[in-house]
Formats: sequence, structure tokens, C-alpha cells
Amino acid sequence: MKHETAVMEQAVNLRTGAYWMPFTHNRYLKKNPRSRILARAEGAYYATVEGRRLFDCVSGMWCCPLGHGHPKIAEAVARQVKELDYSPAFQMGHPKIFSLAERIVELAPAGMGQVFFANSGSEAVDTALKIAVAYHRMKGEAARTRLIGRERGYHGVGIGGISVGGIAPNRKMFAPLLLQGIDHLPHTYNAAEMAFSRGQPKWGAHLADELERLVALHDASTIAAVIVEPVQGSAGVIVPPAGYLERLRAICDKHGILLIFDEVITGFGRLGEPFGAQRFGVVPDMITFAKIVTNGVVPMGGVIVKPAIHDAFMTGPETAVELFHGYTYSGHPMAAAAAHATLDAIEEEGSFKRVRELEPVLEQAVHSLKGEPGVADIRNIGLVAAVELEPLRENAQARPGARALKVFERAMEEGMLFRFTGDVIAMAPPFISTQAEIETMVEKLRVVIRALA
Ligand code: PXG
Repeated sequence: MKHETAVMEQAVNLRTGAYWMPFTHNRYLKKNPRSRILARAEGAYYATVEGRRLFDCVSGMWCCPLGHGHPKIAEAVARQVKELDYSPAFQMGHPKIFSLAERIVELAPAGMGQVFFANSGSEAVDTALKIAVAYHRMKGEAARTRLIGRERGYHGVGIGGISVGGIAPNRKMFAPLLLQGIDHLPHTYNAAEMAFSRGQPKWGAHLADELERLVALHDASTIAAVIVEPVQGSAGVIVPPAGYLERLRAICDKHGILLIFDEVITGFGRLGEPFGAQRFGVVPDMITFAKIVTNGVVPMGGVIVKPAIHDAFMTGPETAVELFHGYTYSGHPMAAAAAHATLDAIEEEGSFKRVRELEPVLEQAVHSLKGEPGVADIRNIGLVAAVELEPLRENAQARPGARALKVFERAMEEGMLFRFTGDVIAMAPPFISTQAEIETMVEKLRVVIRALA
């Protein structure tokens, strides 16, 4: 009770000035913050400080699919803090991080060998880019420095990640900092060809051939790696066309270019398989992950690499450091404990199978919104879906994002916490959702869309 009272008091007396909120409209939110302040969470629901219960339609920010306050994860973390709270990351280790690396390799597609740990998706991405460039140098191909990303790609907010990323507002403020020698593949979204696709669109595999064009332009000998999200998440759920990733793989193989899958969102079950790599049957050379690996409870990210990449560094004197890279908190014991408990829970609860069972439920439900006012497209795969709305217009001028913001706010009144980017409403419900909860989520979205029409 004491704690409850303290939480409520903090909420009533909330002073918002000192906290500069990330990726947030600070001035707008701070005018009326209380509807956005979360006090607690349990299972698939949040509660705001105002006492409103919200269904967690995006699993936190894609990271908490096993539900909040998972007893096994909570217990593992509590035990770990008493047993070994921190262990130096360089030149030292602790048992749980070795066994976690082994478990992650086992879950990954056959052919992966080692894991390098970081603390976020952004760090994982910058780590992978550094490994890619350094790998070629170790192999005597130091001219392979060029990195290729994709339009509308999101790879976090590190300097490397925004350079290969393709979301314009994340780049333009920082233009002088962007890495040199970067190029981008075109994104694969084409409304005319693929609107209202269920799962992978049939059109668009040929867009992978744009990589051949970039190879012809820059020469393969200058290209280190291509990085793509198997499913583009932040850009509003863009599902890869059938055959597209296979073709990227083939072109990378042909030219000795490393293929990196950024699986920060798709890793650990979101697509009904451990990784997107397995879902799409395409094995990259490196996989970046974060988010679900700890169910969002403790920050953790990392890069899974093929043994050939790791082994290329294992040369020189045995007493020399092989890779001059790492973080104070790489492989943090708390994160390792949370990750082990998360992987246990995924196994025990049959999460991958559950996602495959829920996929058609979400697909059926969300596509029933076709024809509702202002709905321009609906896309889905695994336990992810997006509804793209037509932008609001004022005096014939489009106001991007305005309609989705209204939907987001109104949906909170209906007890639903969605995510929106631009005019896309994203859904990535917890794996523990029931069929009824998923159907209700979509029905509430329908109510909101109609109410705002
Ligand atoms: N790569 C990918 C593919 C991501 O989706 C990152 C890297 C960066 O991870 P960190 O842990 O540094 O934030 C991400 C993060 C959204 C949303 O709703 C997506 C992310 C983060 C927050 C919101 O689109 N993705």
C-alpha cells in the first residue's frame, strides 16, 4: 500500500521538465502527461497512473512477448543480483554467459558459431558493421569497406546504424556524422503491387537485383556487407517479397559480400521460428539481436556470427586481444540470467508454436479491417501486423502522422496501447495473448477508426 501511495503521489505531482524523452513529442506529451505514464504491468496488460488498464498491443516496444512480471524471469534476476551482480566483461567471464552463447547458437540456424554480446540493438548493429569491415581486413581485403543498407531500414541510432538506416528523419539532423562509403538498396514496398497482401507479397523478388547494380557501380572489391531487416519493423512492417531474401543471399555469395540480418525485432520467435532466417529459409553470415532475448527485462543485444568470421580473428600471438571492441556491460550477469529464464520460458510455454497458432488469428482479424474508412493497406506476418491509414488532409495538404496520432490516443481510451509511426498503426501482441484478446484488439481498432472517420 505504501508503495502504491508513493506511485500515485509521484504521478499527481509529476514534474516533467528535467526528463528529455527519447523519440517523443516532448512538448505535446508534457501538456497532458498522465495518460502516458505507466505505473505497473502484469501479463499482457499495463496500468497507467490514472488507473487505466491497457492491452499491450506491441509487447512493450516489441520486446516483452512473454508478458510482464513473468515469475521465472523475475526470480532469476532477483537471484542473480545476490549471487553475482557484475562481472568484468574484458579478460573475465561468468558461467551463465558462456552457456547463454551456446544456447543462442543452438537456436540459430545451422552454421552459426559464436555470439558477441552488447546491450541494445543499436550496439549490436554497430558491432556487426565493425566486425564486417575488420573481417575483410583480416582476410587481406582491406578495400572492402563499403556498407549497404536499405531505404526505410531501421538499425538503431548509433552512427553506423543511422548511416546504413534508411529513415530520413533519423538521418537528416546528423548528416555530417554519417559514415562515408554507404549505399542503399531500394525498399520493397509498392502499394500498387502488394496492398492487402497476407504474409509475403508475391511481387518484388527482382528488387534484390538492385544489389547487382550497386556491385557494378562500386565494384565488389569495395563492398564489405549488406544489412537488412528480414521484416522491416519500424518502417511500418514491410514484409519481404517471396524470393527476395534468397536472391540477396545468392548475390552476396557470388561477390564475397557478407549478409547481415538485423533480427532485433524478428529474433526469438516473433515470426514463429527462432529467427527470421529460419522462417524464410535464408542463412545470413551474421544476425543481430536484442529485445526478446531477455523479454525486455534487462537490456541485452548481440551479434551471432559464422565460425569462419570468428576464426578469421583468431590469429597472431595468443596473448594479444583479437578484437578491439566490447562494452563494460557486454554479457552482464543480470542480462544473462534474464535471457536464460526467457529461453527456458519460451521452451516450456511452446512460444514458437503458439505464434504459429496465433498468426492466422491475427491475419484473419486484421484483414477484416479492409474497407474501413481511411484504411489504405493492411500487412502481416508471424505475430506482427500493420494497418496503414491515409493521411489526414487540411486544405488539400497532407498532414502525415496526424491521423495515426488520433487513433493512438483514442485507442488508449479504449484500453489499447498501439504503436504508430507515420500513419501506420503497428501491432505485435504478446505470445501469451489469447485468441479473444487478439480479436478484441482489432475490434477496438475498428471502433476507433470508425469513430474518427
Ligand atoms: N535494429 C532493429 C531492426 C530495430 O528494430 C534497433 C536495431 C535498435 O535497437 P535499440 O535496442 O538500440 O533500440 C531496433 C529497435 C518501433 C520501435 O515501434 C522499434 C525499435 C525500437 C523502438 C520502437 O518501431 N527497434
